[in-house]
Amino acid sequence: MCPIDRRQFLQGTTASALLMASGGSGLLAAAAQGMPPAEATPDFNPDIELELDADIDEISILPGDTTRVWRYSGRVLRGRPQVLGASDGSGHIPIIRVRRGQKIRIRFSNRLPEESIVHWHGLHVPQRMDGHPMYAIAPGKRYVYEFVIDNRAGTYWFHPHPHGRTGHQVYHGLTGLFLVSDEEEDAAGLPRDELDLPLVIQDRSFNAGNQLVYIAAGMRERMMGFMGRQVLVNGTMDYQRMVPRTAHRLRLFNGSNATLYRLRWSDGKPLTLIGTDGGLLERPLTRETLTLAPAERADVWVDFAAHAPGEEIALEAESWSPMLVNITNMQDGAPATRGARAIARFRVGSGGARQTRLPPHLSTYPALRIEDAVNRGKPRSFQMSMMGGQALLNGRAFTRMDEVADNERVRLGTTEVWEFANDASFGMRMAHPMHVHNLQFRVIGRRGASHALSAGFTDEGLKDVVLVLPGERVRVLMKFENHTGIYLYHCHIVEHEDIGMMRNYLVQA
Ligand SMILES: [Cu+2]
Repeated sequence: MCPIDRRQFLQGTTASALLMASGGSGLLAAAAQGMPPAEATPDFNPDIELELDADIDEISILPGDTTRVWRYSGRVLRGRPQVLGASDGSGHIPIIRVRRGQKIRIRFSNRLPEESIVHWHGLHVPQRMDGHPMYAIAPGKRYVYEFVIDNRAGTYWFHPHPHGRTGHQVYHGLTGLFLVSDEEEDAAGLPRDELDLPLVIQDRSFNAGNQLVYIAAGMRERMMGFMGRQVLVNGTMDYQRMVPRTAHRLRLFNGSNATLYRLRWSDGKPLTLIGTDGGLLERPLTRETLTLAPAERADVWVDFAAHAPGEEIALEAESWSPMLVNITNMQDGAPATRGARAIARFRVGSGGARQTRLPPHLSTYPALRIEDAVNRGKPRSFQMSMMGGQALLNGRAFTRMDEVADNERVRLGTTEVWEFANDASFGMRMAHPMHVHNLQFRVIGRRGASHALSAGFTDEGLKDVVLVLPGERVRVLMKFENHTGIYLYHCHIVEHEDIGMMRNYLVQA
């Protein structure tokens, strides 16, 4: 597929401006007229203001030589310094911590040698703030984001979204967490501060000089999705942490490009799931294993008070390819036991156990009722396919920045059922984690396939990514609220997204 050049981009945005002239956003018109939003709006009075740069850096990941990475870093211009932190481990994954209802301004600077733009994954924001590739900015340019944080408490994240280059940029290190808290979460009484641990799971391959190795050029590799030879947690090869003998909240996030993980505790105890992509569940659930597809998050409660001082307990992972092959034994690292490998080890401290209680009630979901769906009996259907070097949705690739098919227009304020169909009777049979921008949906049904990974699915709660196995059809329920404009839906195997398995949908007034 041809990359989209600047001329096509400008043609596209002009067409968008015409398309949306009747009641739509005038922002595209601004883009078409060559006015990137590089300046802050004077009457937007933010609670939090940050500078965020995408830049090239050298960090220490493996023993010996440093590794050249692309990374986000930033500074707090307004707000508490704690708004911007970093993961433990290598410390190169930034974490933005905000409250629901706050107004935030982020001055993004592109210091990379190529175009980029930031997408706030899972956040409900106006079109111009969503990081659509039509807004990608050139090296040296700036893009100012301003929005109100309108999401419930949860583990969201951010990453680049320039068309055709997302895989490359994410892989080289451009990922950050965006954690939202709110009063409902406060009331749940969950572990916080140093007992609230984000764990970013990513796989990477390194050459003999400790440099990252990614896809050379081959289309076949993009079709397969890139899987690294080593699994990192928070940017480190051998993640270990001393933990006090009390309850912890682990925010597990699959930040890999293509690999699916099946997670379990080394001592065989079940995982206690308390949240998914869009925040806390209503009540805790237990699972023997958890399946996390790329971009999915799972909040897990664990009580280390149940362990003796000095005991070690590990989070173990099996790595699965999108073709549903277990690749754990093809990856490097300590020997796998029972098919899984320890990716994060917790050494329980020597102090006395601190009593804590797993809250029986965690949150209340926003109302989203199947009875309200305008297409309840006839879902909007999206067929995934992989053939001829392209990854397609309903036979279409992402070829123009503003293209919207008839089946991709929805009405503001309506509730709909969408069905992601992975029938794959021809072409390559692969699992696809489908992501919808601008909203959180509910998973309301699956049929057609079952696999060892199915038992660990995290379909509960509010979701923005759902894994669809080959042969499977998954139905989701969603409401288009507050914002009109063009948003994306796509496979979150980022190589698939880059080769076309991404489309626009248009929310019309
Ligand atoms: Cu895919």
